[in-house]
Amino acid sequence: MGIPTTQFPMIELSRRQDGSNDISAFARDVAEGLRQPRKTLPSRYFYDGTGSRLFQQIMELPEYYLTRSELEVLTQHKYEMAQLFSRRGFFHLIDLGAGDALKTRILLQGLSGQQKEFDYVPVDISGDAMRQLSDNMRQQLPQLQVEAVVGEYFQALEWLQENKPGRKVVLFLGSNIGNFKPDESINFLRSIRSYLSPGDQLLMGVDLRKDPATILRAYNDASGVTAAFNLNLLHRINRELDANFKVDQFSHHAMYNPQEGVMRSFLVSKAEQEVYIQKAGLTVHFDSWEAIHTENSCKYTIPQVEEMGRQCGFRPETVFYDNRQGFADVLFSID
Ligand code: AVI
Repeated sequence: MGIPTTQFPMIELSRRQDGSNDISAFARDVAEGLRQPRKTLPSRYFYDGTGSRLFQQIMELPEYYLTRSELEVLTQHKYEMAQLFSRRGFFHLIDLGAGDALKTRILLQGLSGQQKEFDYVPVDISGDAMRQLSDNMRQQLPQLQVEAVVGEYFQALEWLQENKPGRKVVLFLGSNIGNFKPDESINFLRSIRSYLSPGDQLLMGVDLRKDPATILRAYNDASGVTAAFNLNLLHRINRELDANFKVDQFSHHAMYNPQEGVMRSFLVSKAEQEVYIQKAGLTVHFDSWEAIHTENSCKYTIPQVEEMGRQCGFRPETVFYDNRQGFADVLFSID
């Protein structure tokens, strides 16, 4: 007989496994992007099963400093963060895009070690990831109250507003904000703000401006994992939208603009070619060396991040840096 285990509750607001098992939305977004004079594809579609595994590998690459830097920030400042979160008593710790919660675990240890009163609400679009995380948490931090939510961020925040009254501390780590366009990040932060109340807080991870060579290496690693991650988008379109991209006829190209602070990734067509995407009802022509823009990863200055927060109704409270001041978790409050 197995050992009886208590299951953590899990709320399933969406049954989609990743950014878009909603094929019609995927087909529409792909068609819209590839019809532009300057072709684009949205980076949120990187994360199918293979893409998520490749991203895990990216986070371990020697060149990809972001994850290690944020782990350092959290390890060094977890007790101070725990104090600031719990100043006003009990709170819900809401982890947007929790995934395997590798980073949040450090924070959870800091909070649990100081006997702070809170519960943990990881939010992710992947039901599998949330089940796995709940199981791991049960084993590693059995005292912790966990209620995982499977769904989109705003769906989850709305559910929380209706079902879990009380103070909220929202985590948006990993410099995920950097993958939005400037107007999208403002809209995103304003939407988050609309679900929060005075006394609530937001801890947001941001990658900071630094030597352009360091940034470029992080998105153009020697072992080619980032290239595979980028090219996987074409494999995904082939598989899910019945397309015939010859993936080996495209190459990964990354470039950093130090004036804008934007890292841009492209897929470049190595030859003139035509691609048919059946489920999008589209034939796309590529000239030789024509490119598809697939991702932006913004790098910030602290004044920029603080101003972005202020514009969206947040008051910058504390900036936590890594040792090299190349990455920061910025704590915002709502007055
Ligand atoms: C998820 N996001 C913050 C990563 C980044 O650094 O922009 C995605 C990534 N793209 C290429 N490498 C990593």
